[in-house]
Amino acid sequence: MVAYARRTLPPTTLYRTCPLCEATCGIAVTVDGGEVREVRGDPDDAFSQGYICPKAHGLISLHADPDRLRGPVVRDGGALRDASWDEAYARANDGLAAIRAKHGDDAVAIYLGNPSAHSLDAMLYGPALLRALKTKQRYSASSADQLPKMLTAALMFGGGLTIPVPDVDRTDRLLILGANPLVSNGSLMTAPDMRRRLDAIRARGGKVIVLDPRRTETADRADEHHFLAPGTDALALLAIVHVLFDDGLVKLGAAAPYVRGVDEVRAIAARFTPERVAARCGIEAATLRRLAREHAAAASAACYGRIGTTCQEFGSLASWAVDLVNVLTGNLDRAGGAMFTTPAALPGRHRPRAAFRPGRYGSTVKGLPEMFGELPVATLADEIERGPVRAVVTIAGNPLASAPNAARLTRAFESLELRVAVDPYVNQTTRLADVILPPPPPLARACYDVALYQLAVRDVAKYAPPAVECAPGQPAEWEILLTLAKAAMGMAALSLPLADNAVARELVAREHAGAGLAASEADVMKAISAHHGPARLVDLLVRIGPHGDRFGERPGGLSVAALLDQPHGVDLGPLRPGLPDVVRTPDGTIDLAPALLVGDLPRLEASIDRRPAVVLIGRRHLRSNNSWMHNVPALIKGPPRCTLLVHPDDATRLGLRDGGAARVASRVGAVVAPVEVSDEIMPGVVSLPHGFGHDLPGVRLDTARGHGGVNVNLLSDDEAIDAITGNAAFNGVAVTVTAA
Ligand SMILES: Nc1nc2c(c(=O)[nH]1)N[C@H]1C(S)=C(S)[C@@H](COP(=O)(O)OP(=O)(O)OC[C@H]3O[C@@H](n4cnc5c(=O)[nH]c(N)nc54)[C@H](O)[C@@H]3O)O[C@H]1N2
Ligand SMILES: Nc1nc2c(c(=O)[nH]1)N[C@H]1C(S)=C(S)[C@@H](COP(=O)(O)OP(=O)(O)OC[C@H]3O[C@@H](n4cnc5c(=O)[nH]c(N)nc54)[C@H](O)[C@@H]3O)O[C@H]1N2
Ligand code: SF4
Ligand SMILES: [Mo]
Repeated sequence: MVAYARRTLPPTTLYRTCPLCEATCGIAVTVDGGEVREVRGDPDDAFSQGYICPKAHGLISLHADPDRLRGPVVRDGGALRDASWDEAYARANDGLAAIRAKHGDDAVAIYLGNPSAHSLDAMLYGPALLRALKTKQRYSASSADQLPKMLTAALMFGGGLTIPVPDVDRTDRLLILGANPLVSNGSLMTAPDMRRRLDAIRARGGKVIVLDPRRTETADRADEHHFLAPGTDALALLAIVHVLFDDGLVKLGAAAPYVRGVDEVRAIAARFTPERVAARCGIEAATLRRLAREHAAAASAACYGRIGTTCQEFGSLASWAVDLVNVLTGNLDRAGGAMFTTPAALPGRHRPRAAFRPGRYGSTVKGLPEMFGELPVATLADEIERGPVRAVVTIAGNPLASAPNAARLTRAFESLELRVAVDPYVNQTTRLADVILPPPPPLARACYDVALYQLAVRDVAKYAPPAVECAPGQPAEWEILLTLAKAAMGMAALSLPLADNAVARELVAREHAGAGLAASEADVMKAISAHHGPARLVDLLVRIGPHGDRFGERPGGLSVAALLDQPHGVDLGPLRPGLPDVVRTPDGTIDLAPALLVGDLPRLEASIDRRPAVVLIGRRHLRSNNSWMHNVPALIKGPPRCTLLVHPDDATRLGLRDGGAARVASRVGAVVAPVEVSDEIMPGVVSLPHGFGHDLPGVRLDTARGHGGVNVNLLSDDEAIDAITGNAAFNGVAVTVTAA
């Protein structure tokens, strides 16, 4: 194996980016003799200025974790045993080839999990594997997360990641729905140290308002918090839009020349009076009216929604309504409003304008529409049980913990002919694998946050090579993905460097087209080939971008070489107006009333009279990270975290007591969890965090297994989806709760 990683001499402090969440905090990593000694916040980081959260220290434990796989394992009879890389690759590649030969390309499904969005290797080399497998059965954590927001961004602004970001550092008013950035550290809003940024809004005389069924850590530091019933964001926001029209407060500001559909929205909003939706939302009509007026009156204001607005049955309508408020109060594309980013690296930047066409094909069982080349993970079990799927490849994903109706999906996985995982742990999903190919730990890979910088509240760029070398024999993750990809193309014998050249040439061809460079494709390929692997691809993307050197046209512009001279990253300034160029719809206009969304309004209207008894929502904890950081002792210690939050009135009514146990049952399953009685949760709502339930046969997460907890996705229903996108509706699950 070629040692591509960079050798370091002891003891050295290196500057890297924490890969654990979307905040992209700068870390100073002290490495001594190849060992990671210390991780601190980097006070000189251009973006985070020293801020980190407790999870960053977990990087040391992840690195040293004895449960982390140091080499591949394969299934032998009932058990997993160690194997050489050659044997493991052969098992994976031969197995996949046999299944594709016998049943066709769509017999292999692939699922990309959340960490793949934080890994430069997976971001840049995952697509090669996807293309090589030629399967329509592509899934990712997107459809358990932000797919509705991607859809509305594509329909309105012409790109799935053309998502307006709240300009938190300049806004006078931030209206937050279904997000808890003090704990999650922000999502679809890359912004290290959200506590400081939110406090700063208030310090400069602005306001922070939170609508959430739970009085969250963020709500506790806000000016106002209102309980909002799960699944009613679209209703509340359309009522706010109603008031904007009713009171003559609508203004379009910078977006005015490009916006169409205002009259349609006016007609739609006419039906959603605050008085009509108030009881369902759990907010007084007068409060909704006041929130609308104050939002319109603010010098600048941003409306921001996250998991609570996307992972629910009206995810697309709620995501749309968030941007309606931004556009109709004149806050789109203005400082302090909701703005677009100008990222230094943006794959596909120069692609031609094109209409967004979801549903180019459908899932085979339920006919759910493809979006962005993927099918919703909520239907993966259907496609295994009754559709074409015979094998699943998971990359950086734990769907048997994170996808809805986990028990059914587990049974479906058990029935597969082959399960291949690229993953460092034996967890709920990979314990069933036939082959696990472990990547090196995060500090052994290069970092540049290609995806997250597209959503950052300032334009920033930072590239860093791996902090430590891969262990002998351990391939980099991009090499693992490329090895699988070339085998899937029938070119297993091709050397990795040649396969890597092919990946680079393909990306050069795609990015060069339309970029208007003086340099030819061949010149570009030659220039970037001072590097190889991910660094070469980052060099291309950065140099060809708006801050780049454009291969000599713009002296002093960015390149990987220039970024290596700036180990703390480069601040490229506050968000800047992007209209009209940023909008990539065919005619350059922003359609405020896309037919696909309007068509879902009758379903929303029908929900107004619903009065659910008890519904379940999720929550996150600062020291957790979805399902995979519970094995770090320092992060999991303390009182049990996987508790059922219940309002005191409900506890009395249901006969539950604090510290007792409750049985929670839904259409698809039941779990027993410890009860935590608190008035921080809205009456009629209970909450359980996700990512727990590690104690299963075969799981190799010693620490995590010892901390119990149940898998909340034994309760979430795979039939409960956002009707337009098929995104999982983890929030608002109808449950019955009894004392256990
Ligand atoms: N510490 C930590 N940080 C993380 C993660 C983690 O697991 N732990 N996960 C990362 C990931 S993958 C993501 S996507 C982000 C998510 O980032 P956030 O969305 O900020 O995270 P959550 O804490 O899940 O916040 C969702 C909020 O929605 C509320 N809610 C539930 N249902 C509804 C509803 O119907 N309407 C409204 N208005 N609110 C509702 C919940 O009470 C909760 O407060 O966090 C990332 N960061
Ligand atoms: N009930 C409920 N369910 C939810 C949510 C919720 O709020 N409530 N949130 C949803 C959201 S927002 C998300 S994003 C999903 C997350 O869903 P997933 O992405 O499926 O799950 P994670 O828990 O993030 O698991 C990540 C996996 O990647 C592995 N891993 C970690 N680092 C690397 C790496 O560098 N390379 C590779 N190859 N593997 C790595 C870990 O060992 C683990 O197996 O969960 C969703 N599920
Ligand atoms: S906030 Fe996120 S990126 Fe920053 S240190 Fe914590 S886990 Fe890492
Ligand atoms: Mo997520």
